[in-house]
Amino acid sequence: LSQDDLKKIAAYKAVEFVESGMVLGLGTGSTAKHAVDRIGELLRQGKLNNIVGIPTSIETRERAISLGIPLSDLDNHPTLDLAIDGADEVDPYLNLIKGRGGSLLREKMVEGACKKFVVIVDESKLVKYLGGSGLALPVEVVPFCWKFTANKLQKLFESSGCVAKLRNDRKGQPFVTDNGNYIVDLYVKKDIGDLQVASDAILRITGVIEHGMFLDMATTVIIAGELGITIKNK
Ligand code: DER
Repeated sequence: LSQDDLKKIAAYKAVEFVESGMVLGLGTGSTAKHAVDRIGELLRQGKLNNIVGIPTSIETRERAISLGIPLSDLDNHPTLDLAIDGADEVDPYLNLIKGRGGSLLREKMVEGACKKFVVIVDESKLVKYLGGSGLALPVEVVPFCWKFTANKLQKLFESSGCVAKLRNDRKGQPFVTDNGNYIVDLYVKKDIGDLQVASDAILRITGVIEHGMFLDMATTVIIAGELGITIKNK
């Protein structure tokens, strides 16, 4: 099975939690895409109806529109029934790193408004501790004096060998989020310690909008692996 096959298996399993009449948070990324596609298919087949989708990115909004999924927003639906989204890393306590697709702010707003947040991953996303995959912890920052903010972030985790890098797009220009902000990626060499302490410290830096650690937010994680599906509940 390819990694994308596993993503699709996890996504389809998550959509089994969807009931007609639900208000759904629609995630962003290559795994969530399969869930959005599946919801569109079940709506078309009449197996699901009366669904309202709240997209977590412009990309997902456009995909949902093309699939005929009715959409709304948090202003009109401040509480959602269920969100389905991928993750970049999942630790043993179901804490997540998200945001390598750059949608972390809208994802965290939408997924923070849900009664249930179902995370869908292939087994490669499982880590012993956040930051453990050697991939980045994304932080959304205002473009104004981003270097000033990046240096403060780097200093915060210097004991973990942190390097802060501005995320660029394919053209080598600063990546700009759906909200018009920049992303600074934090690369750490070892465990950053207490995650809540780290989260609070990051958010205290003026110029930081939000970060990609989703702590104590997932209610269920569906993991698709070569040997089958594992479902972990909070
Ligand atoms: O960027 C994001 O937050 C995505 O949801 C990411 O966490 C998972 O993306 P993937 O499903 O393409 O690996």
